[in-house]
Amino acid sequence: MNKSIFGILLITLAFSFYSCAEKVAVAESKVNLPGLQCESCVVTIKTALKSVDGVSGIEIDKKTKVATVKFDKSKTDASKIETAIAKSGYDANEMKKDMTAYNGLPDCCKID
Ligand SMILES: [Cu+2]
Repeated sequence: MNKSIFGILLITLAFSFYSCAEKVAVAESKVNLPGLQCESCVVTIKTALKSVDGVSGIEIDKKTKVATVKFDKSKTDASKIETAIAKSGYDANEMKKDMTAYNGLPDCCKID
């Protein structure tokens, strides 16, 4: 391959990576929360998510028991988000709740 063409290709590639990264910096993750019972659960989970660096938006639907979390991909990821929820006492997708945190929840928030 001609060296100058190769150089142009490299630059084009670098630029397209750059613009891609700009667009997808904010990602969205859906988390199933089978243990979600009441408004108090919503508050507990929101508090846990707010402590995760990079989380920029949290919506929790009590009917569907799904949390929609917006986050900065360069700072956090879906598994860190699930871990934060699990540590607050709730199952998050496939991640099992922390039993110590769960036992400390108000009675109305316990499911078993
Ligand atoms: Cu509750």
